[in-house]
Amino acid sequence: MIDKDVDLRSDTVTSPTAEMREAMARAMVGDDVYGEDPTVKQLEQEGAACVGKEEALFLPSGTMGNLVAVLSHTGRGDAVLLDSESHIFYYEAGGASVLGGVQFWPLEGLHEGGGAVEMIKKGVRPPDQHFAPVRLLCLENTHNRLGGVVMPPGAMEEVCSAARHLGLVVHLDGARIFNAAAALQLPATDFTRHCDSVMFCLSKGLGAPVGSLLAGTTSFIARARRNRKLLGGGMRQAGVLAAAGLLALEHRHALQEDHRRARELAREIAALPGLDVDPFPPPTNMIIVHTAGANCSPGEFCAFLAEQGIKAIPFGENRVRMVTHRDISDEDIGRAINGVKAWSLHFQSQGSRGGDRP
Ligand code: TLP
Repeated sequence: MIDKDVDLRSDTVTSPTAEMREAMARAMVGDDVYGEDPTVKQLEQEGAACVGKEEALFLPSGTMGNLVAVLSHTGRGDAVLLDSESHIFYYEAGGASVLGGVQFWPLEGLHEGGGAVEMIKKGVRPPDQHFAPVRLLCLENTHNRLGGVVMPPGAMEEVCSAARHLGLVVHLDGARIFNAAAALQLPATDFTRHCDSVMFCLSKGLGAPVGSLLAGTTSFIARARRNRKLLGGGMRQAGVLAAAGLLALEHRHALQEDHRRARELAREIAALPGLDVDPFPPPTNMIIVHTAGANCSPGEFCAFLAEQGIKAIPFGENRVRMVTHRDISDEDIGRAINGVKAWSLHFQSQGSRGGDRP
């Protein structure tokens, strides 16, 4: 029998568990646009409670959740401050600019090094006819492109209170907020209480096939519900999806296992010549492998691993990302370690050829 690939490209690749599939089949449903789906309502209530907000809204994706949040906090012509490496700015197709007419104002290094408050103060320029008024600050925790790093609650509080002082509202892209909570062994509410809204994903490490929740005050969620409809995201008998989401929420307490596996794999990779892992140890479930020292492109590295049945993803210049998740077992980590070691042996035997490359 051929083993299934060990898929470390993302924590989005999980398949629904047998328990989820059963719950989906049994789910009580109704038309959620009429507010009549009891399973969606239950998920929204439980989800809001998990992040300490009044209400929550079920959406098909994290991208739509962030977009709805930005549309619901801003008007056309407003500016939004956010990290230049944030998912909303980097990966979401400029949705809020295209559909909401907002100007993104990216701040370089917002999530690094503690200079965030100063950056935000500079970003909010004085009222002037030349400037788009800044209304919103978006944060991301854990931070994807930085390698799953956690912004601790103290830093969030400092940044959020500075933003509030300047008249901004704060949205948190908390796609992986429960990874942050698991890493520091704190309740998620410690991270979310200073933010006006938070989006989190059920379909990443938590393992649901589809879905995200956007949470905030009752009046914010009323605006968000309308914007979700505007975008075509009002779903009908969505209880079949929410049923899996409810089970996914329970899994938030088990994420430390993914983090332990990420550390284990990272330790082995970092010990190999030519490869670096940064941040090290990985703070949550993401491992960023730097291949520059090996004179091997991320694409070549991933192609070699793919031949060993290990899937990883090129992640920018000289970087490869590997992500642990619900469908990755200890045995899979062992296979990934063997795959990387095989690459190392191969690389060493090809060392002189590698050195010849431009
Ligand atoms: N991230 C995906 C890719 O889009 C890069 C991944 O594989 O990591 N916020 C953050 C921080 C995310 O990492 C993602 C997905 C989203 C939002 C969007 O969620 P979806 O994929 O549900 O639209």
